[in-house]
Amino acid sequence: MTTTREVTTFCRVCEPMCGMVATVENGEITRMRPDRDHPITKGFICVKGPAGLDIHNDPDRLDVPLARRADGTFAASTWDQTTSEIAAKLRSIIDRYGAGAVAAYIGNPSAFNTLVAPATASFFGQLGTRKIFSSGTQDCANKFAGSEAVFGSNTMHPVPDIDNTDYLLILGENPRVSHMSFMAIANPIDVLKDAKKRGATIRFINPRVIESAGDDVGDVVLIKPDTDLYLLAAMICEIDRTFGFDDDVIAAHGKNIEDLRHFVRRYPPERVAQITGIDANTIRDLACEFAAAPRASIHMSTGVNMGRQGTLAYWLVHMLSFVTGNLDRCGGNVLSVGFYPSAKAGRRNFEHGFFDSGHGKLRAGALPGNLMADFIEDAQEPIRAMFVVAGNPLLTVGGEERMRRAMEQLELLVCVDIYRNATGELAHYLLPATDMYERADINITSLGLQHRPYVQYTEAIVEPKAERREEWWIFGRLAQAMGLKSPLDHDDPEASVWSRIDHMLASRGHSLEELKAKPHGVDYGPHQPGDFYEKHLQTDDRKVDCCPAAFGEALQRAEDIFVELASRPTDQLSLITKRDPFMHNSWYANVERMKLGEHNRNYLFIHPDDAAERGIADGARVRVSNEHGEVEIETRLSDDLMRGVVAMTHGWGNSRTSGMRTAQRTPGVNANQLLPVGQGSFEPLSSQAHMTGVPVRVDAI
Ligand SMILES: Nc1nc2c(c(=O)[nH]1)N[C@H]1C(S)=C(S)[C@@H](COP(=O)(O)OP(=O)(O)OC[C@H]3O[C@@H](n4cnc5c(=O)[nH]c(N)nc54)[C@H](O)[C@@H]3O)O[C@H]1N2
Ligand SMILES: Nc1nc2c(c(=O)[nH]1)N[C@H]1C(S)=C(S)[C@@H](COP(=O)(O)OP(=O)(O)OC[C@H]3O[C@@H](n4cnc5c(=O)[nH]c(N)nc54)[C@H](O)[C@@H]3O)O[C@H]1N2
Ligand code: SF4
Ligand SMILES: [Mo]
Repeated sequence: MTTTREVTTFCRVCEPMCGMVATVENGEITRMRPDRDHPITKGFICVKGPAGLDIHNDPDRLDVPLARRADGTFAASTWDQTTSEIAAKLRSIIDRYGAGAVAAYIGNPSAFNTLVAPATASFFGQLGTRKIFSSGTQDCANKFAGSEAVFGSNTMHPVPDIDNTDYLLILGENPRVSHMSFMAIANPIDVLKDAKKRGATIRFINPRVIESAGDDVGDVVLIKPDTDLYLLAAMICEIDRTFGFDDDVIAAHGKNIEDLRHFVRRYPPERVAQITGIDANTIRDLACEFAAAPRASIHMSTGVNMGRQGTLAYWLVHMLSFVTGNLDRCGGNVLSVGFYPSAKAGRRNFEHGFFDSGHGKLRAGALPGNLMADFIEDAQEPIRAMFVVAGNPLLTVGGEERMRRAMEQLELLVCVDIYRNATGELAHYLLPATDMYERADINITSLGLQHRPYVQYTEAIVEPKAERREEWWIFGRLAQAMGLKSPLDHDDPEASVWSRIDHMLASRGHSLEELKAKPHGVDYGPHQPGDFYEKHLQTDDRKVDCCPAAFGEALQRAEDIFVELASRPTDQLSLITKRDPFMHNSWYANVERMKLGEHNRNYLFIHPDDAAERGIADGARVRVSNEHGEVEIETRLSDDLMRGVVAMTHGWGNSRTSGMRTAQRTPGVNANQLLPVGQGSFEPLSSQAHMTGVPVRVDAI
């Protein structure tokens, strides 16, 4: 007899965390469908949602711990055996070299996996390891730094109040494909369309006419990559000159406003027109539209984060909102308050958040992924043991060959993943993690970033297959083997690992037990702006810092970069990223039905006129090169690109990934071989890697 049940759950691949319903027959998931009764995500999902089931059932999944043999092949092992071997090697490394020889890289999916952060913090904290890298320095480290500098908290990111705004400016984001970041919203395009229908104006600032744009949403103002800072400065400069700032708001809640004025006055519209590629009148119009709208809002995402000055750009995003009186106002940018006071949790004094690393002054917290190879091969204190958790730095950080060489030096590389990915090919041990259907979660990732705040819990839909284990269990087991404190020593390990979350939930009167009984969670209703300055702002003096003193050197660097950009040859090509719906960074590479037809590889997208000038036809193979590396790849002519801009999808390059057979058969090319790494390749204020607007040449082969 078949037993069938349905489990209400949510996807944990990206920030919207779309509601889904699983059908479970005889203990196996047979179907994943959108949850049409979900009060907030309302039945929206993207193609990756249900394809999670392909990943759950993929025969290439890591199902048992694997250990690398002398001949380079991997042999199946047991948890007892592997954890005791890893512990012995780790102990020996720490005995010989100290805890400074141990490091970790924590990848993006760990953010969607509630218990990973506490588990790794406890394990590496007890080991005394302070070298923690994270994928955050590939996508958003500048946002943490920017908000910390301006608002005194790295977890304060006021979101655009799309439902009530009259004007929305979106920089460096492609909602239709990527479903937004630092803004959890299922089906953003429909929400944008509704705003448009209501009469709101939406403008995208982007080097590409993106899939999100259109008459029913909004149009694109094309911008040269890596120049948004100057556009934002020119807009603020122009607003100051014409409409004026909101002096009452500034007097009540701001400081250092004259320093902001001093900076933006260096970049009037006429001066930045050439380097941004936007003529001065258009810049003035943008400024005027923003200032004149009764309620204006703004959002910036990875296209700007990945430039060289993401922290400064984010500062000016906050400033545009603040000086026009749109911060904390209905229809402006508002703090999204969820189940826990996240603003307070991220409180830190920006100026004090730096330390001397031996590789220069760095921001405390996640170390720059772009220095990982340098840290591994450090002359004084090399890294000997590295843990990679839910990440694939070999493909997702710049400079694959440099990273490969460094990783090959390691005495111990342990990867905790659901696949033997490209990085995993170099590992000494591969530890099989559960996937999202095999573990409980709450939607903590989007805390403080939600279009509509709510909290939801999901149980594990099914028991883990084979020997897959949750990360907290894996690190708990390793901790035991090392003689450290472990949640597995508790009478009720589950309860002990969830207790911190229960405690957080209690701050708004909830408990896990309550959420377990409410499969759609708790909806907090629309945003309630109005108490941002009094209740949430975290600076010591409760003022918005309009020009943080610690920016000093960065403001000078802004001028140096301006001069460098202005001196580039007019026919210089620069590389940006083009995400597509069928990849998720480097994962989903092994999902066969997403690699069909022309989706079996990535391409170099190039404007037809740029191609013609170089004698390149559609579909031709070309060499893309610069001082950092070179790749050979097939072209696609694409007139949605701005002249002078070429684009690739990242996350490809699996020709050596034998553990993922579909991925290896459809390997594509690793775009990140063309990105800078090492010193000078990241923003000093934030450690955010420089990944967009990188100069390249393209030659016919
Ligand atoms: N050129 C260029 N490079 C980029 C970007 C870009 O736009 N352009 N984007 C960047 C961005 S936005 C990011 S976030 C980074 C991502 O960088 P990474 O986090 O290093 O890479 P991912 O591809 O997300 O790797 C995720 C790995 O986690 C595994 N995984 C999935 N679910 C789980 C789980 O539940 N547990 C465990 N243990 N493992 C799991 C997957 O199998 C995969 O191997 O890459 C960045 N790299
Ligand atoms: N299908 C799919 N969805 C994803 C992901 C994925 O890999 N695939 N990744 C997920 C992750 S981890 C993240 S962080 C989010 C990211 O979500 P988004 O930030 O929306 O990422 P993208 O879609 O890459 O959009 C970035 C946009 O910036 C533009 N751009 C590039 N350089 C510049 C520049 O210098 N200035 C400006 N103004 N624009 C620029 C690009 O053309 C692109 O349209 O997406 C998530 N969702
Ligand atoms: S948009 Fe993101 S969260 Fe929603 S179904 Fe797609 S991958 Fe999952
Ligand atoms: Mo990301």
